[in-house]
Amino acid sequence: MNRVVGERDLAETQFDATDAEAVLRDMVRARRFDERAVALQRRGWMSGYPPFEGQEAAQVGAAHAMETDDVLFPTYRSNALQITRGVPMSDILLFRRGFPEYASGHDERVFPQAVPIASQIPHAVGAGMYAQRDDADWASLVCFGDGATSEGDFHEGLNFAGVFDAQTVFFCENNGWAISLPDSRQTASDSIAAKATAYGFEGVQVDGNDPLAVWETVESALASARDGEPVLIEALTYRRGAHTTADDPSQYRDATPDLPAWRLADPIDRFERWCLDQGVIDEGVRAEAEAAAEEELEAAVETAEDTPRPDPEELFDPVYADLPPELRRQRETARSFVDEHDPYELER
Ligand SMILES: Cc1ncc(C[n+]2csc(CCOP(=O)(O)OP(=O)(O)O)c2C)c(N)n1
Ligand SMILES: [Mg+2]
Repeated sequence: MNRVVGERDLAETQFDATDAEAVLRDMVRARRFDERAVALQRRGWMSGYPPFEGQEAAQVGAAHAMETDDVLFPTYRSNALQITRGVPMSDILLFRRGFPEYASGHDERVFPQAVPIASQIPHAVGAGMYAQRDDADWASLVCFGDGATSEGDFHEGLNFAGVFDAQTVFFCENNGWAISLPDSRQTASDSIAAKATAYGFEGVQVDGNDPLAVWETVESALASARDGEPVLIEALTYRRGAHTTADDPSQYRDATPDLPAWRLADPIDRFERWCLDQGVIDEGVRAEAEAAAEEELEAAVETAEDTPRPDPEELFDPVYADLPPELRRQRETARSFVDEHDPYELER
């Protein structure tokens, strides 16, 4: 098992100043998206939202490592990865606002976000097995959290990947928590990365708050996967905020958890400081990136608001060909409610 990659000088990496600045700007852009999404949810503009604050380096680094043809299997918390990959911000807002057709990024080869924990892992392995059988030059990258590694789907997925040489990278963002359960209680293994050994392939731990280390690690894992050698990556990071907008972490965690400073550090502050030290950026780049993100967000919110809301009755369409009696009753109730009220009235 490889170890966490520590901080180095830019010259010791495979990257140049342009790469580093692009990563910093994307991290700032992602943070602004996250902050706005939380604010929109608080206003009742959209339903519950799972913030990724603290995980920007892991997700932006991974997005930069992916080639155009690689396929992404995200979770509810992978929004930074998706927008960095090119999914429009407005699509994510629309999906969160209840438009199912915005769940996937067809153009960006992004599958819908999985909410049932670990269920996306066998799907990604299926795609990776397909790529292997088709001799394709792409890999699937599947995101999941530390909590997902206790699910059967995780173990079944990794087992199939090892046996069938699936062209798949398993990208675990270990953010220290599965809702209220700390990662110290999640497993008795030395690490999550160590679990790969049991399935016959490589496991790598990386400093998930160092975006260039993540980029490098994911890029090399994707190259192995395209050659039929899956890799499990454990990106060590930290969930700085709540599990979702419905959660209050002060109920279950201390203000200062017992973790190393590099893991708790704000990845954007840390990387900005490093970029300044390395002479990669001038002061002011962050403020400029924030202003650009604000402008992009304004347009994304406008696009979402200008998209006509679906008829609430559509909720009943996709599940049954013939609705069971109880659901038929509910549909009639919904219809008479909509006839009498504007269902979206409260938003205005
Ligand atoms: C199969 C299943 N069981 C339980 C849940 C409830 N649940 C939602 S998030 C979560 C914790 C997941 O933690 P982790 O995998 O570490 O991901 P994170 O939320 O930290 O990104 C649980 C148990 C669920 N969504 N799906
Ligand atoms: Mg977690």
